[in-house]
Amino acid sequence: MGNYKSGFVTIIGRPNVGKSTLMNHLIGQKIAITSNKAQTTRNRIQTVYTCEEGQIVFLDTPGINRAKNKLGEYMLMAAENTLNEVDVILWLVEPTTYIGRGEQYIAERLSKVKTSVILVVNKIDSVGEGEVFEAINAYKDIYDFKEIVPVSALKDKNTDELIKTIFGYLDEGPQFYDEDTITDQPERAIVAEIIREKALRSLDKEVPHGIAVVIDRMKDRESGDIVDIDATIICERDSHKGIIIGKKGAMLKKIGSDARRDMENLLDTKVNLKLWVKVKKDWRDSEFLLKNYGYHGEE
Ligand SMILES: Nc1nc2c(ncn2[C@@H]2O[C@H](COP(=O)(O)OP(=O)(O)OP(=O)(O)O)[C@@H](O)[C@H]2O)c(=O)[nH]1
Ligand SMILES: [Mg+2]
Repeated sequence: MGNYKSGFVTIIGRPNVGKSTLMNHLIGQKIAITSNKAQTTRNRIQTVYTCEEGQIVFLDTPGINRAKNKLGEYMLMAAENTLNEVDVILWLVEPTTYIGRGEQYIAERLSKVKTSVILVVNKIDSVGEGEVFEAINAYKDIYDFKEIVPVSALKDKNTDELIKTIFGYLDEGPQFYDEDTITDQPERAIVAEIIREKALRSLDKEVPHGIAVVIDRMKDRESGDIVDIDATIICERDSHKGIIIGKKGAMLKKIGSDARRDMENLLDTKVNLKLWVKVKKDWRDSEFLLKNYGYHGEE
C-alpha cells in the first residue's frame, strides 16, 4: 500500500455554524450531539475517517465565543488549543457576507498559526447560489485560505469533494487507528451527551445552557439483553429544576424517552433509563464541579 496519507484536521468556527453536523456526516455516524442552540459542543471530540487513500482524524470543537464563565473559558481553550497541533484547519462559516467580530477574531487567531486553513461555507442548501458566491467573495478578502469549499453538511452536498480537498493537504503517514475505530469518546460519555442533546432540543431560553449530565450507573443485566442506566441532570436553579421536570413530570419523561431511543440504537440493546434532576448553584464557575462533570482541563 504505497502513498497512504494521514493527518489531524480540526473543525472550528462560531457557535451553531454546523461543525458537529459536518463531522458526523463526514464519518457517516452520529457521534457528536447537535442542536439549534449555540454552544452545544463543550468538549473536543475526536473521530476517525478511514478509506483506501488514508486516514483523517477529525476534531470537533466548541464554538468560538467570548467566555462568560469558567466553562466558557474551558470551551474556548478546547477549540483554540487544536490550532497548532493539527495538519489542516477547517473553518466553518454561514453562507452570508456578514463578517462580524466573532469571525474577525478567528481570522486574527489564524493569522498567528502556520497550519493550512480551508474555509468551508456551510448550509448552502438554505440560500441561493448567488449568496454562496457573494459569501465566498467576502471571506476571501479577510484571510489567505488554501481552499474554499461550499457544502451542506445536513444534506451531504459536496462533502465528498471536501474529503478529497483535505487529502490534498495531508502528507504520507501511518494509519493511526485500526479501521474499526470511530471515536475516542467512551460509551458512557456519548450516553451522557445524548441526554444533554435531548434536553437542549426540548428546553428553552437559558435553562439548557446551565445543565450538565452525569451517568451514575450503567450496567448490563445478567440476562444480557438490557442495560440499566441511571443518570442525573444537573441544573443551576430550583426554578430550572421545575422546568426540566415539567408538569406532572412530562418534560423529564419526554427527554428520557427521546434519549432512550438513541441509546438503544447506539448500544444495539434495550435500555432501562432512569433520570434524576439536581440543583448545583453556579456549577459553571466551579473548577471542582466542572472537573466532576467531565470538563477536565487539557494540558
Ligand atoms: N440548513 C442547514 N442546517 C444545518 C446544516 N448544518 C447544520 N445545520 C443546523 O445548524 C444547527 C447547528 O448545528 P451544530 O452541528 O450543532 O452546530 P455547531 O457548529 O456544532 O454548534 P456548537 O457546538 O454550538 O458550536 C443545527 O440545527 C443543524 O441542524 C446545513 O448544512 N444546512
Ligand atoms: Mg457542535
